[in-house]
Amino acid sequence: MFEDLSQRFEAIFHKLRGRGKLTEDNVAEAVRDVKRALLEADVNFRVVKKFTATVQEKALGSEVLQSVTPGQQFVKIVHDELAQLMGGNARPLKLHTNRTNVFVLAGLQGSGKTTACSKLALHFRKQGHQPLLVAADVHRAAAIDQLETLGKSLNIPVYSERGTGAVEIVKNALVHARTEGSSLVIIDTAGRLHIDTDMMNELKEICSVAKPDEILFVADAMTGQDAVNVANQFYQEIHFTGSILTKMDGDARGGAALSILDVTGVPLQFVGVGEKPDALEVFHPERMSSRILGMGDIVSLVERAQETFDVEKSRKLEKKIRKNIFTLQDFLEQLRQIKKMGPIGDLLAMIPGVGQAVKDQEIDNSALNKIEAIICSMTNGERERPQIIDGNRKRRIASGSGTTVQEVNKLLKQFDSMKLMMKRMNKIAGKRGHAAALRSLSSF
Ligand SMILES: Nc1nc2c(ncn2[C@@H]2O[C@H](COP(=O)(O)OP(=O)(O)O)[C@@H](O)[C@H]2O)c(=O)[nH]1
Ligand SMILES: [Mg+2]
Repeated sequence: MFEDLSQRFEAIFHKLRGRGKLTEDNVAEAVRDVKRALLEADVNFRVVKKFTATVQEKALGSEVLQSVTPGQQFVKIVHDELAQLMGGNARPLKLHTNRTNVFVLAGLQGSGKTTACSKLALHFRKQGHQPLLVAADVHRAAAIDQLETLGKSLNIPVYSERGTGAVEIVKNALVHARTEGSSLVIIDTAGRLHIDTDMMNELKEICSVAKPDEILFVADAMTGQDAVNVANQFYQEIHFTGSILTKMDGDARGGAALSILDVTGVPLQFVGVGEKPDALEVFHPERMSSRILGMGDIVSLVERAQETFDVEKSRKLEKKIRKNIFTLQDFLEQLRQIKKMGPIGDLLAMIPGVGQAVKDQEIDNSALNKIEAIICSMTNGERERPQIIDGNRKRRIASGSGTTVQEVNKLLKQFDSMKLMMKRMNKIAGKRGHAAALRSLSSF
């Protein structure tokens, strides 16, 4: 699902990651790339236009956090907008517990309605409901057989009649549901290859009789842009309340998913990801957005950084860096800030691109722990003025921290070169350099 789009975004973010700062130029370039990626993924061009305009505006107006790179900030903006585009905080369907729920499924022929009916029945039965499937597609005899077969294989009751009109069947089915104590009635309806008036009229009649809690529009993701047009027409006729996008397991580029909501204003509730009855996923805009952007979860990373990064402390630190009086004690505090953000493996996995690389690898905090232990074994004087640490002191620190003299040496050397780098940055870049120095510190 959305693999192509994921790859495109990955490349865009990779480009930005190397930049020190978001500028009008590199934002404009990234936004252009985003636009291209979305269009190629089959997202409706009006939707793309609106989307990229918002992203651009937010990227240029945003306060870039000191603790995260601007590239990540951009990713977060794209992520939030993408989630918004796909339904924002739309909640998954909830059923009433005190009465029978009624769903009507509608859509073109072959879109996956009948399959989706059985998937939904299975999905809600797992949550303790007693579903009843209703075969109201009377225009093809095989349609009734299909639903009956599916019902039988899942052990879910199917209401059907042969030789009766669809509306009549629905009326009878509702009575049947009441006597059987079904808690969820799922009505399968007839589709056509193209929208026609007869189909719409029958559908409208079914809806007026069934008074459904949800009218779910079923769209085939493989039809791309067309799915959006069809959705729009259906919406004007029957005002469906949610949609199901099927065949997302195929090589559909998925743009339809990103557009249906925007065009109709109706949330996407479920995604079909296979022919089997359990191949149904509840659609979460937020999570889908993370998945598309190929980021474990950059949003929580930024949020966690926001939570734990002490602004006051970082301001003091910046002053020290500027005056070049940054000590091992400051370094230790910085290290602890980073550690507070969570296990280092988690952090890495949240960074786009890194996620895949470290997925199955064990990454622990031992490197950070070692550095912390070494600094903790130093006296305050040593932390302030590491140049006094001679051979004797090194041996003491090593044994105190359970490390070796080599490891103490390595840390001192790294610290030296870090200070040297900060000094250079101070000289070269003036104010801009401090932010860069802070960042390089975080990646030490
Ligand atoms: N790969 C895949 N195939 C699906 C999915 N949903 C439905 N199908 C297939 O699409 C075809 C049409 O489905 P059907 O439910 O009969 O569509 P209907 O005419 O709208 O009732 C069938 O061959 C289904 O097995 C899906 O999510 N993934
Ligand atoms: Mg069907």
